[in-house]
Amino acid sequence: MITLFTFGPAFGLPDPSPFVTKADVTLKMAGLSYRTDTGGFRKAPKGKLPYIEDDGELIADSTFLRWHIEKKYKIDLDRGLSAEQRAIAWAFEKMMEDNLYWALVDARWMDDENFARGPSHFFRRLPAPIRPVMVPLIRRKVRGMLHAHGMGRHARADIAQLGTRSIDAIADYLGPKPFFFGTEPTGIDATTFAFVAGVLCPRFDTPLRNAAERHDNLKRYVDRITSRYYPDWKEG
Ligand SMILES: N[C@@H](CCC(=O)N[C@@H](CS)C(=O)NCC(=O)O)C(=O)O
Repeated sequence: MITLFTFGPAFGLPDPSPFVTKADVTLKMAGLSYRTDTGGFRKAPKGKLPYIEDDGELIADSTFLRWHIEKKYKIDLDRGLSAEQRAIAWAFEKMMEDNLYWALVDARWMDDENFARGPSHFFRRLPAPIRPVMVPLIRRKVRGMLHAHGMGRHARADIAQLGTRSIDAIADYLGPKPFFFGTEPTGIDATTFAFVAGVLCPRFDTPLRNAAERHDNLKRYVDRITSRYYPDWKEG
């Protein structure tokens, strides 16, 4: 049995991390049975979630875990796609993961109101006396990660502009299609769903959300994938 290590549902999303949501949908798409465990962060091989344990083997990172299951269980989540479509999928995926992600982190973690509505809740279980010390420390660490990536060096408005460009590109490529490449979901839909749902999350008031809300096809896309992979999902 595969175990997927997650943060657990939050903010009305399957997981606050788009990478964990991507991994979750990837496993659902693959039709594999698995369980989730929210207690694995401390033992994460790369210090991040998601990772899986499969027959005693640990595989960290949403891309490597996809490749692992495709190889081990002989599944091709891009079945039927041309080499050109696979290349497009890879480019969009990495645009979301390595660029849009950091605009999302900035919006959730660096804006005081969004931080209070969202990430601050992660620390509710910390003992009250150390919370005022730990929370700013962790937030400073995230600021450092944003700076190291480069996104954090831009002005707020410029970050919003970069994120909006990615959201518009996703919406324009999706167009009227039900899924990224047509009538059936493929691997890239796990990533696209995770990021678009994260961006549209009503808990946060962000320029990225405003950008995504201008595209009806993105809202319908999230609803379509939610009802397919999370049929019992209830907002909350
Ligand atoms: N490349 C990784 C990225 C995973 C990632 O960034 N996970 C974040 C949550 S969104 C995390 O666990 N961060 C914890 C930390 O950096 O301390 C993947 O695709 O799985």
